[in-house]
Amino acid sequence: MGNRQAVLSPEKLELYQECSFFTKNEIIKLYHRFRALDPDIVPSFMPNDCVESILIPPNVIYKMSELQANPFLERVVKIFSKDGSGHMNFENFLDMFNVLNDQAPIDLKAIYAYKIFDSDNDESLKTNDLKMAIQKLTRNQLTETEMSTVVEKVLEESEMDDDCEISFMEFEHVVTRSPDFKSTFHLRI
Ligand SMILES: [Ca+2]
Ligand SMILES: [Ca+2]
Repeated sequence: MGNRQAVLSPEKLELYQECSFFTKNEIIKLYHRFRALDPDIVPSFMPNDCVESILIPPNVIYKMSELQANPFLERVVKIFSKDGSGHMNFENFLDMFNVLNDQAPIDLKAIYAYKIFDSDNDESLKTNDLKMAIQKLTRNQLTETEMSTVVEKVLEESEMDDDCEISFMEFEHVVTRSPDFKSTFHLRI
């Protein structure tokens, strides 16, 4: 590693490498990206006992160029933040990039995509969640009637047991067969 200054302890770096799809260099790069969000809050070297408590507020994360175009920006940040508030520590940040990374398997992406679409957090996708998702995807361009047609269509295509809600299994079945899913649910580092 030459004389480059460490940003994380060797144990943490090792651990993050084991628990993610990233190399140590990529993790260091992500740490620099995290620190750049607010160098006054994030130290140049992260002591082990501060990793969980040093938080970046959601409004700062929303401004990241990698995330800005994402219609589900707020949901994404909330889902990956530890307490659901949108405040992120470095581990949350790393997790977010890890799941959205190209190397992450599609079934892992599907788990998080389901949570992101489940806007009322009841672990089921019903009409209200689908409406919210479609509104975001279409940037509120649809009329009420068009919206209902799209919701019906989505249910029709995903539903297997006709209970008017999309279970995780039904969701996974659809998205893992969709050629667009993996490419739209990603974030480059
Ligand atoms: Ca729901
Ligand atoms: Ca169902």
